[in-house]
Amino acid sequence: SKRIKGTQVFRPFIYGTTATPFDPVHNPKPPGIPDDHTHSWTVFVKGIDDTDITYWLRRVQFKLHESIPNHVRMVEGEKGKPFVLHETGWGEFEIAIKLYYVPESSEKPQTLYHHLRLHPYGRTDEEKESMKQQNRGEVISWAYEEQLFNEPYEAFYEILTSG
Ligand code: SLL
Repeated sequence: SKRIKGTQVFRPFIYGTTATPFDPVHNPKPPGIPDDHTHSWTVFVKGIDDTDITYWLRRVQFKLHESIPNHVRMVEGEKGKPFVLHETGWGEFEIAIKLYYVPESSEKPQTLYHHLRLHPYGRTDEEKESMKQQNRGEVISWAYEEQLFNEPYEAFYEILTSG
């Protein structure tokens, strides 16, 4: 199979974390969660408006902090669903997000780094309190990214553009 010279294909996606403090009313702590855990949180990679991205992204490895049991997690793509992990904990850290592309792409895996945010920064106590009222104290840290496929192979170009 040949590469298509001079051609670049971009595919947008979103990745990041959403964290919510445990709270008896809005986010009760499930049984069995350790006492020192203060938040539930998720880390994800997904399409814009949840559009499918599994035609180019096959699996995602999330490398969490070593204090977390089984801290290296592989998530296989399911058509139309985000690549997502749900966790609980007490501290912030850097997450390594390794993207594995579909085999037709012949692309090597690539790693993104994302800081898990549990706490809102740079806000007054009043601002924090009003955020809590508005959205249960959710702290959203998302990034928009465009995946570049440079001079894709013909067969992969077909897959990328037939969606
Ligand atoms: C800190 N450098 O000290 C960071 C490390 C680690 C967070 C944060 C454990 C969760 C679990 C957890 O939240 N670790 O035991 O499942 O703030």
